[in-house]
Amino acid sequence: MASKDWRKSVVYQIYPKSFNDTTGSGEGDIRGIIDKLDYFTTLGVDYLWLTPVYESPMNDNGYDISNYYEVNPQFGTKADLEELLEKAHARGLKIMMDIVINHTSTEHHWFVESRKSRDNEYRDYYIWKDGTYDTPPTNWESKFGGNAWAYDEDTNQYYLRLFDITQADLNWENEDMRRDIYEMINYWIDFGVDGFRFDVVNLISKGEFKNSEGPGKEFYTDGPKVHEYINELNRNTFGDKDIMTVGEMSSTTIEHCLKYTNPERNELNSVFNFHHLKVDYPGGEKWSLANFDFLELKKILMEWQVAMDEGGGWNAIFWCNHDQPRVVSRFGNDETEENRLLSGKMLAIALHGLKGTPYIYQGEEIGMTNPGFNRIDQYRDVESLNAYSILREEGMDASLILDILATKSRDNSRTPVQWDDSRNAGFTEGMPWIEVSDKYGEINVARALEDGDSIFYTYQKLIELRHELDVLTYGSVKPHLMKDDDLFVYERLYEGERITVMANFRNKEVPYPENINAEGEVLLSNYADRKNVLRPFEAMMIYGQNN
Ligand code: TEU
Repeated sequence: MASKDWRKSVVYQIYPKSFNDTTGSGEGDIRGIIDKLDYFTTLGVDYLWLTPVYESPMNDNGYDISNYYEVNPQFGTKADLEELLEKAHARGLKIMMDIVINHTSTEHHWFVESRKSRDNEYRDYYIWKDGTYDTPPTNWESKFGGNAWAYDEDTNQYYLRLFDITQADLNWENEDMRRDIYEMINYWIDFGVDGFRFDVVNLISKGEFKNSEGPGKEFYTDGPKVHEYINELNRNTFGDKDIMTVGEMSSTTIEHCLKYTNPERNELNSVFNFHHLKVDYPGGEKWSLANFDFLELKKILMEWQVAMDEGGGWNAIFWCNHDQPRVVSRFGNDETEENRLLSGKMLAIALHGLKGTPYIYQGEEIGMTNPGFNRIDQYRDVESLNAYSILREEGMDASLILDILATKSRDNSRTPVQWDDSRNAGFTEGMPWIEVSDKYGEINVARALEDGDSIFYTYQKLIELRHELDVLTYGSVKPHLMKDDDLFVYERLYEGERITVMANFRNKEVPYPENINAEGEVLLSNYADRKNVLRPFEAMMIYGQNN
């Protein structure tokens, strides 16, 4: 039997630390995922993407890998991972691993060696440059704040670290390093995994090391040899295998993403980009309070949809991940239970009609909200804690910073999955590593499963439709009403079939749009009936003919 077209797949993202704890440690683990496999079968997803579970000091929750070949004991053992794969496969579920190859932890043995002396055999696995004691090699900024170079006293040089000071950037110019990376990826292929998500993989090729007018992104984003390296990675590892790949692309362009995903170029299957999730960063500034710009959101989403479709590329489509606040609190409305349910379903319908591979982040399918933290000691994320101290130093009022973090912090999505209304939302018997949202009595999986009208069943239905309807997978994308302040409307067209998606993003009634072909069968909606207006957050997906 030919394997199903990967393009019809839906992926569920698991952040293991916050998923399900079976030991009472307060942190989730692999056995906790095994225990919930039936839940994924009920939801209907195809792939589970696990964020990094390798050995790591966990300064960036696993994106700082100290050993690519070992499982972090906090998550369990290799045997647990093997069992997860076996049991997932037995249910027809596939497993996608997260691979971080732009940097490693400074505790990785390559770096431990590398920093010993300038002539160490691993020296060149990382990017070391001269500076002076108080002047780093360039003025580039780390994505987590501060200068991007860390000074190392012992060898009197700086190493590049685009993220945390304990995440040293690998030197992709070094062939031995690349060979070791490919060997590691092949190890996981042999282990039996079915896919990879490559962390910030468009940053691996650094160009010139020069000062910048800005934070320095232009020197390493989609850098000069990035396509060459990714093609080489493909040919040496997953290229000829049934492995689904997605690259996380930081501040990228459509032009590059067409190249990354054009099947003829043998690079990757699909890409994440984040432009549509910066529509509440006024002037590009994340650490500020702002409503989202709806017209900009539509414009960016649709530009990418149309261009990637026409150019033969492939998007990953998503609202949420472990770095983003909860979408229902962000682009929806969580002020009342009714609005949360309506807007949660609306956002699901609006996204899952698009072309690409849909991703669901744990808890999104039950409409989990931002937890509303209001004290700095509730935060755990390195980026959030850095931002707090930098903004304080710059003189910003502490209460304003806390308000900003409450809408922007990555910890908004990292609070434990709310399984039921028992203590700690059923996540742990111990002390959770980060507070459980106090909304768990109302918002939890057990309740969502019991209520046939919950957000969960909207996601379940959308996944089913994705599997059934070719038009959702292959159909071209036709945007409508791009200047409309309230409605998000588009069609998908494929061989005589049509899907029309209409979504009202506002908490008010708006007139039913004119000149939109909405004939046909309503496949799914968040209201029980249809009216001649679109009610608050009303959304529907309609199936008809394309004529
Ligand atoms: O994130 C990549 C990235 O660019 C982040 O800086 C993102 O823009 C930021 O988190 C938004 O505030 C990936 C991982 O998803 C993230 O968790 C890691 O911290 C990062 O890479 C470093 O590995």
